[in-house]
Amino acid sequence: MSEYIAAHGVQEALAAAVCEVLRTRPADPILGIRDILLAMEASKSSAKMAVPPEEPMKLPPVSTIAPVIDVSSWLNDPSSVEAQTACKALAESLKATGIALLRDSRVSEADEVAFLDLMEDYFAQPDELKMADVRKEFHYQVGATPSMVEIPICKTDAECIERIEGMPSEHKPLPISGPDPKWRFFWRIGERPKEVSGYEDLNAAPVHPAAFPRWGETMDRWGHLMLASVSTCAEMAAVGFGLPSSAITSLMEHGPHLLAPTGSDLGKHHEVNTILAGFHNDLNLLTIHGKSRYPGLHVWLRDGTKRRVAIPNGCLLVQAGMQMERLTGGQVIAGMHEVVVLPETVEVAERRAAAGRPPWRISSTLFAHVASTKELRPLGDFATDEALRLYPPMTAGEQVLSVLRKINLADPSKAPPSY
Ligand SMILES: O=C(O)CCC(=O)C(=O)O
Ligand SMILES: [Fe+2]
Repeated sequence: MSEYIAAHGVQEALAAAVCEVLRTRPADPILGIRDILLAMEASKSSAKMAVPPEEPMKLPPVSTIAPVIDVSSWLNDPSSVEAQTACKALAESLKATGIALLRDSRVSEADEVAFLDLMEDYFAQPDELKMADVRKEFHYQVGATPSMVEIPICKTDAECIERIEGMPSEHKPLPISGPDPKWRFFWRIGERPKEVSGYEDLNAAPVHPAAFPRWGETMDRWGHLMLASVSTCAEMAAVGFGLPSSAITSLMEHGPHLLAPTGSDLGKHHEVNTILAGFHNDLNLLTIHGKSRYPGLHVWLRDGTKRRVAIPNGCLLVQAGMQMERLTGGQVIAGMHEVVVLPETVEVAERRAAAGRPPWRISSTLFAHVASTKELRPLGDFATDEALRLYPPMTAGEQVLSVLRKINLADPSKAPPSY
């Protein structure tokens, strides 16, 4: 900040920040001004810096570009000016960056701690025990996915490969060599559909790991908090887009929402620059993350710049997925991201191991989905001829299965002829 002020003078820096804050964050002006000044400093220094890809920690954090949206005004009184302004700021953030940072006082840190501890203990079990929880026949969409199964979409997708080739070197992801070393556990949050849908594979019965009698309670508690937060985000985004507040959440009812922690064994994968999850975007509607104990997640903004994720305390990170891109006809782009081992990731692993905890990096991730039988088509004013050409309507179930086939989770040989 001092660098910016030195270059431009206090008055110019403050005037620019105040204008921006009054436009986007009238509810929280002081924090807003701080964020804007930090963002100005970050964009100035990142323009000067040629960051080699092997030094990712020099990237500015994502909190310098996305405003923090407090959902309390919406929860207290959706019709208030404050709430409506927050909705607009949220929608703008999603359109401009594919990302939103939320502050939601309903989300409790103690519940996240219980969830992260449980998942560390789960993933630290011998592989043979975890293999009992794998449901390959359901495309791994419940239970565990072993390490080295999921292949990042950008390993094979021609469009994505071309996109990477066109990136300046300081924003390129680490080159994907093969499947991801991360494990994963999928735990469904919310009711499964009762009617026969044709998408039973995507809505299968849950898997309870044998050694954890209180599994469901801990997972449900954290999962429902995250789902509530991401549903509020979907309502506010809809309003900010000029749509009815339920335009997106009505599609989410009975959706296969998945609490989806990844687990990466830092005891094994501790070399800096190891890819834990290669460059990809998510196939669902919105992905919400609590704060992981370990750094390593990088996200790309719509303009192609790379940021490291440092979630401010008490906040949640939301990134748009492919279903949101379809519903908005590309006005919101499904955000790209990767997870890599950074020097700081190794330091955390060493500290956790010294404290007697399993050195596994857990992500606190929930994938919110559109229900499998619902149609994905550009909503409201997003439904231009061009958008409909680029995003032809299809059910969410078809869309999910088609991506699962590309990332080695569903068997491509069982695809219907049109895919
Ligand atoms: O591990 C993380 O932090 C995120 C992993 C991820 O991108 C995913 O699960 O799709
Ligand atoms: Fe992801």
